[in-house]
Amino acid sequence: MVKVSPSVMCMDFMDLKNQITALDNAGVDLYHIDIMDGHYVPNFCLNGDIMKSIRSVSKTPMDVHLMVTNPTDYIQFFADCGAEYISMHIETLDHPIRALKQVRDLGKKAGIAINPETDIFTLKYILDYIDMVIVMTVVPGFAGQTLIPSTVEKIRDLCRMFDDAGKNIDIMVDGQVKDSTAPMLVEAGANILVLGSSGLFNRYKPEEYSQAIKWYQNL
Ligand code: S6P
Ligand code: MG
Repeated sequence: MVKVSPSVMCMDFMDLKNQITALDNAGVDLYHIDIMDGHYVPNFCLNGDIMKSIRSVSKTPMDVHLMVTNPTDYIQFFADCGAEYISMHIETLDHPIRALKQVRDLGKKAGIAINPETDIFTLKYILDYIDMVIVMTVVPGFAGQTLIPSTVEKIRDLCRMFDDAGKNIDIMVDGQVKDSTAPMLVEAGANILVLGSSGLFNRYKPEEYSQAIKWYQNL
Protein backbone atom coordinates (compact mmCIF):
# COMPACT_ATOMS: atom_id res chain seq x y z
CA MET A 1 0.00 0.00 0.00
CA VAL A 2 1.14 3.54 -0.78
CA LYS A 3 1.92 5.67 2.28
CA VAL A 4 0.95 9.32 2.71
CA SER A 5 2.71 12.08 4.61
CA PRO A 6 0.65 15.28 4.88
CA SER A 7 2.83 18.40 4.82
CA VAL A 8 2.43 20.31 8.07
CA MET A 9 3.60 23.61 6.53
CA CYS A 10 0.46 23.53 4.37
CA MET A 11 -1.93 23.11 7.30
CA ASP A 12 -4.03 25.84 8.87
CA PHE A 13 -1.90 26.82 11.90
CA MET A 14 -4.93 28.37 13.62
CA ASP A 15 -6.54 24.94 13.56
CA LEU A 16 -3.54 22.63 13.82
CA LYS A 17 -4.83 20.36 16.58
CA ASN A 18 -8.14 19.68 14.83
CA GLN A 19 -6.39 19.04 11.53
CA ILE A 20 -3.98 16.57 13.13
CA THR A 21 -6.86 14.77 14.84
CA ALA A 22 -8.82 14.58 11.57
CA LEU A 23 -5.75 13.28 9.71
CA ASP A 24 -4.97 10.71 12.41
CA ASN A 25 -8.57 9.51 12.18
CA ALA A 26 -8.17 9.33 8.41
CA GLY A 27 -5.23 6.93 8.90
CA VAL A 28 -2.25 8.92 7.62
CA ASP A 29 1.13 7.17 7.83
CA LEU A 30 3.48 10.07 8.62
CA TYR A 31 3.62 13.84 9.06
CA HIS A 32 6.03 15.72 6.79
CA ILE A 33 7.93 18.43 8.68
CA ASP A 34 9.67 20.97 6.43
CA ILE A 35 12.55 22.79 8.09
CA MET A 36 13.93 25.83 6.23
CA ASP A 37 16.72 28.12 7.40
CA GLY A 38 16.23 31.14 5.12
CA HIS A 39 19.70 30.42 3.73
CA TYR A 40 19.68 27.16 1.81
CA VAL A 41 16.18 28.11 0.65
CA PRO A 42 14.67 31.63 0.73
CA ASN A 43 11.95 30.83 3.24
CA PHE A 44 11.43 29.84 6.90
CA CYS A 45 8.99 27.34 8.28
CA LEU A 46 8.25 24.98 11.18
CA ASN A 47 10.52 24.09 14.08
CA GLY A 48 11.07 21.64 16.93
CA ASP A 49 8.36 23.20 19.11
CA ILE A 50 5.70 22.45 16.49
CA MET A 51 6.93 18.85 16.37
CA LYS A 52 6.63 18.55 20.14
CA SER A 53 3.11 20.01 20.00
CA ILE A 54 2.12 17.48 17.35
CA ARG A 55 3.67 14.67 19.37
CA SER A 56 1.62 15.71 22.41
CA VAL A 57 -1.63 14.91 20.55
CA SER A 58 -0.56 12.26 18.02
CA LYS A 59 1.51 9.08 17.85
CA THR A 60 1.90 9.22 14.06
CA PRO A 61 5.59 9.18 13.05
CA MET A 62 7.13 12.40 11.73
CA ASP A 63 9.53 12.72 8.81
CA VAL A 64 11.78 15.77 8.93
CA HIS A 65 12.89 17.30 5.63
CA LEU A 66 15.91 19.50 6.34
CA MET A 67 16.29 22.31 3.81
CA VAL A 68 19.20 23.94 5.64
CA THR A 69 22.82 24.69 4.79
CA ASN A 70 24.35 22.67 7.64
CA PRO A 71 21.98 19.74 8.24
CA THR A 72 24.44 17.68 10.29
CA ASP A 73 24.40 20.37 13.00
CA TYR A 74 20.72 19.59 13.64
CA ILE A 75 20.47 15.78 13.48
CA GLN A 76 20.57 15.32 17.25
CA PHE A 77 18.19 18.26 17.76
CA PHE A 78 15.45 16.88 15.50
CA ALA A 79 15.93 13.35 16.80
CA ASP A 80 15.26 14.76 20.28
CA CYS A 81 12.15 16.55 18.97
CA GLY A 82 10.63 13.20 17.97
CA ALA A 83 11.58 12.67 14.31
CA GLU A 84 11.41 9.08 13.04
CA TYR A 85 12.91 9.93 9.64
CA ILE A 86 15.56 12.62 9.13
CA SER A 87 16.27 13.58 5.52
CA MET A 88 19.08 15.82 4.33
CA HIS A 89 19.71 17.26 0.88
CA ILE A 90 22.55 15.48 -0.91
CA GLU A 91 23.51 18.92 -2.27
CA THR A 92 24.28 20.12 1.29
CA LEU A 93 26.43 17.22 2.49
CA ASP A 94 30.23 17.19 2.40
CA HIS A 95 30.38 13.65 3.77
CA PRO A 96 27.06 11.92 3.10
CA ILE A 97 28.01 8.54 4.57
CA ARG A 98 29.10 10.10 7.87
CA ALA A 99 25.86 12.12 8.05
CA LEU A 100 23.62 9.13 7.23
CA LYS A 101 25.40 6.97 9.82
CA GLN A 102 24.89 9.71 12.38
CA VAL A 103 21.12 9.51 11.79
CA ARG A 104 21.03 5.71 11.98
CA ASP A 105 23.20 5.67 15.10
CA LEU A 106 20.39 7.60 16.83
CA GLY A 107 17.94 4.83 15.86
CA LYS A 108 16.28 6.97 13.16
CA LYS A 109 15.66 6.28 9.47
CA ALA A 110 18.13 8.08 7.24
CA GLY A 111 16.79 9.95 4.22
CA ILE A 112 18.37 11.80 1.34
CA ALA A 113 16.49 14.51 -0.52
CA ILE A 114 17.49 15.21 -4.10
CA ASN A 115 16.71 18.39 -6.05
CA PRO A 116 15.18 18.34 -9.54
CA GLU A 117 18.49 19.41 -11.11
CA THR A 118 20.67 16.81 -9.35
CA ASP A 119 21.77 13.57 -11.02
CA ILE A 120 20.79 10.36 -9.21
CA PHE A 121 24.31 9.11 -9.90
CA THR A 122 25.34 11.05 -6.75
CA LEU A 123 23.52 8.34 -4.74
CA LYS A 124 24.87 5.25 -6.48
CA TYR A 125 27.70 4.49 -4.05
CA ILE A 126 25.89 5.35 -0.81
CA LEU A 127 22.78 3.17 -1.15
CA ASP A 128 23.85 0.96 1.78
CA TYR A 129 23.34 3.90 4.13
CA ILE A 130 19.99 5.21 2.88
CA ASP A 131 16.50 4.18 4.08
CA MET A 132 14.53 6.69 2.00
CA VAL A 133 15.07 9.07 -0.91
CA ILE A 134 12.89 12.20 -1.21
CA VAL A 135 12.58 13.04 -4.88
CA MET A 136 11.87 16.77 -5.08
CA THR A 137 9.42 17.31 -7.91
CA VAL A 138 9.62 21.09 -7.35
CA VAL A 139 12.51 23.38 -6.42
CA PRO A 140 12.55 23.30 -2.59
CA GLY A 141 11.43 26.32 -0.57
CA PHE A 142 7.74 26.87 -1.23
CA ALA A 143 4.43 25.09 -1.39
CA GLY A 144 2.06 25.59 -4.31
CA GLN A 145 4.52 25.11 -7.18
CA THR A 146 4.16 23.14 -10.42
CA LEU A 147 5.65 19.65 -10.77
CA ILE A 148 8.74 19.52 -13.00
CA PRO A 149 7.97 16.76 -15.56
CA SER A 150 11.52 15.33 -15.84
CA THR A 151 11.35 14.26 -12.19
CA VAL A 152 8.94 11.45 -13.10
CA GLU A 153 11.61 9.81 -15.23
CA LYS A 154 14.04 10.37 -12.37
CA ILE A 155 11.85 8.23 -10.08
CA ARG A 156 11.89 5.47 -12.70
CA ASP A 157 15.69 5.71 -13.00
CA LEU A 158 16.07 5.57 -9.22
CA CYS A 159 13.92 2.43 -9.05
CA ARG A 160 16.10 0.81 -11.67
CA MET A 161 19.20 1.76 -9.69
CA PHE A 162 17.75 0.26 -6.49
CA ASP A 163 16.69 -2.94 -8.30
CA ASP A 164 20.13 -3.36 -9.89
CA ALA A 165 21.73 -2.97 -6.45
CA GLY A 166 19.15 -5.26 -4.78
CA LYS A 167 18.07 -2.49 -2.38
CA ASN A 168 14.66 -1.90 -0.88
CA ILE A 169 14.67 1.87 -0.32
CA ASP A 170 11.54 4.00 0.08
CA ILE A 171 10.88 6.68 -2.53
CA MET A 172 8.99 9.71 -1.23
CA VAL A 173 7.80 12.37 -3.69
CA ASP A 174 7.49 15.97 -2.60
CA GLY A 175 5.85 18.74 -4.61
CA GLN A 176 2.43 19.12 -6.26
CA VAL A 177 1.29 15.61 -5.48
CA LYS A 178 -2.43 15.60 -6.32
CA ASP A 179 -5.08 13.46 -7.97
CA SER A 180 -3.82 14.18 -11.49
CA THR A 181 -0.11 13.58 -10.72
CA ALA A 182 -0.11 10.92 -7.98
CA PRO A 183 -1.05 7.93 -10.23
CA MET A 184 1.91 8.52 -12.57
CA LEU A 185 4.28 9.12 -9.62
CA VAL A 186 3.24 5.81 -8.04
CA GLU A 187 3.40 4.04 -11.39
CA ALA A 188 6.97 5.35 -11.77
CA GLY A 189 7.90 3.82 -8.40
CA ALA A 190 7.14 6.27 -5.59
CA ASN A 191 5.69 4.63 -2.47
CA ILE A 192 5.33 7.61 -0.08
CA LEU A 193 3.40 10.73 -1.15
CA VAL A 194 3.80 14.12 0.51
CA LEU A 195 0.35 15.71 0.39
CA GLY A 196 0.37 19.49 0.56
CA SER A 197 -1.73 22.37 -0.65
CA SER A 198 -2.55 20.99 -4.09
CA GLY A 199 -3.42 17.41 -3.16
CA LEU A 200 -5.08 17.85 0.22
CA PHE A 201 -5.38 21.14 2.12
CA ASN A 202 -6.61 23.45 -0.66
CA ARG A 203 -8.70 20.67 -2.09
CA TYR A 204 -10.53 18.85 0.69
CA LYS A 205 -12.33 19.79 3.90
CA PRO A 206 -11.39 17.90 7.11
CA GLU A 207 -14.55 15.79 6.86
CA GLU A 208 -13.37 14.62 3.42
CA TYR A 209 -9.83 13.67 4.55
CA SER A 210 -10.64 9.98 5.18
CA GLN A 211 -11.92 9.40 1.68
CA ALA A 212 -9.07 11.36 0.09
CA ILE A 213 -6.34 9.65 2.14
CA LYS A 214 -7.72 6.19 1.31
CA TRP A 215 -7.79 7.07 -2.38
CA TYR A 216 -4.08 7.94 -2.32
CA GLN A 217 -3.16 4.92 -0.21
CA ASN A 218 -4.94 2.59 -2.65
CA LEU A 219 -3.16 3.85 -5.74
C1 S6P B 1 8.66 22.42 -0.51
C2 S6P B 1 8.45 21.49 0.65
C3 S6P B 1 7.25 20.63 0.46
C4 S6P B 1 5.92 21.33 0.46
C5 S6P B 1 4.92 20.51 -0.33
C6 S6P B 1 3.74 21.29 -0.60
O1 S6P B 1 9.90 23.01 -0.40
O2 S6P B 1 9.55 20.64 0.79
O3 S6P B 1 7.22 19.59 1.40
O4 S6P B 1 5.43 21.51 1.73
O5 S6P B 1 5.48 20.17 -1.52
O6 S6P B 1 2.87 20.62 -1.41
P1 S6P B 1 2.23 21.35 -2.66
O7 S6P B 1 1.06 20.52 -3.02
O8 S6P B 1 1.85 22.73 -2.22
O9 S6P B 1 3.31 21.37 -3.70
MG1 MG C 1 9.27 18.82 1.97
